[in-house]
Amino acid sequence: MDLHKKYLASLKDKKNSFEHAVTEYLRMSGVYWGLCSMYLISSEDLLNKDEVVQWVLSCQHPSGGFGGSVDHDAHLLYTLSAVQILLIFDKIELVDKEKIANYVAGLQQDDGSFYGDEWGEVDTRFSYCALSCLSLLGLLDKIDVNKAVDFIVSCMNFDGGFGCIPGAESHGGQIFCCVAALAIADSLHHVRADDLCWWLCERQTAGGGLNGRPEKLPDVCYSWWNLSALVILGRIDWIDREKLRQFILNAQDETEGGIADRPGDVADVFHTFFGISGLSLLGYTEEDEEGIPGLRRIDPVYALPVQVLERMNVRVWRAV
Ligand code: GRG
Repeated sequence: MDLHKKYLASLKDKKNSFEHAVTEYLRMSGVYWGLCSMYLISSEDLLNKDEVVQWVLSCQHPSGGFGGSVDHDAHLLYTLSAVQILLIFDKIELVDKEKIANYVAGLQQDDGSFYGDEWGEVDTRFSYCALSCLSLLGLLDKIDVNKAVDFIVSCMNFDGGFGCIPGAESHGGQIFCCVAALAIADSLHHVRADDLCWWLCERQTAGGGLNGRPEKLPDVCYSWWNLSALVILGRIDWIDREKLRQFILNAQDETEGGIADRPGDVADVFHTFFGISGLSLLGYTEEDEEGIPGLRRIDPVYALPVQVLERMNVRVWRAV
């Protein structure tokens, strides 16, 4: 835990690195991954709250949407991350919620799908971002939820999984988006849970890690994408939890902290967040015998700490 804290703290000092420069376009999500990781290990004070909040506000456009960095175009992906950061810091009252919600609602199309931004790409990731964002703002009634559900259901495949658009291959990442969005819309009855969870548990590889689709390499991030869907659908025990835990732990950097996509690779903040979140979903939330505190709990639908949702009186997910 201390090493991960050290790793996450060190990210702030890498502003002149190559990695920092080439990830500028997704900085808003990067800050959410880092801050949420810190929160789960009870170290959110590693970030300067006022500084980060001011930076988030400076990424908002007159349209209400947020860009990935200052002067970057607004996009649903970064609008959700911005809302999540403000909620974790308990600073959502600093923004005009209606304005954000109008931006999100303006991206819904006649078939219920969502554009990610003004340029018109459609993807079930954006359906999730829209539903999650509006639900967290308490403004889900701004969109046609029934149509949003219809579009997501039209992306369901013969194997029970979901893809990014109708007819596209099932993928662990899109499955999280679709199952969590349906949970927010109270529409999980559309999911063929046994078929889908069978497909999901078949994603566990011999080394314990999960992959995102057949024949692909395991990756720590699917310990979030796939596992959250299994948790939402109440079937986490369909995989070997101990082997998955070991896979995530083996992907840790034992000297510098942080978690990589798989054992032996270089750690990054994306995999650190999804590794820690996966361990939290697996239930490593209790103090151990040496008195080391466990991880804080994360909600499988909103990908936010349970404590943050409880503070906001948002319904926290309980397995069906
Ligand atoms: C708030 C947690 C949260 C998410 C917001 C951005 C988003 C909504 C969801 C992304 C879902 C997604 C598609 C995740 C997959 C990311 C990933 C590792 C893609 C890699 O795809 P490939 O084809 O990798 O390169 P594989 O593993 O298939 O080889």
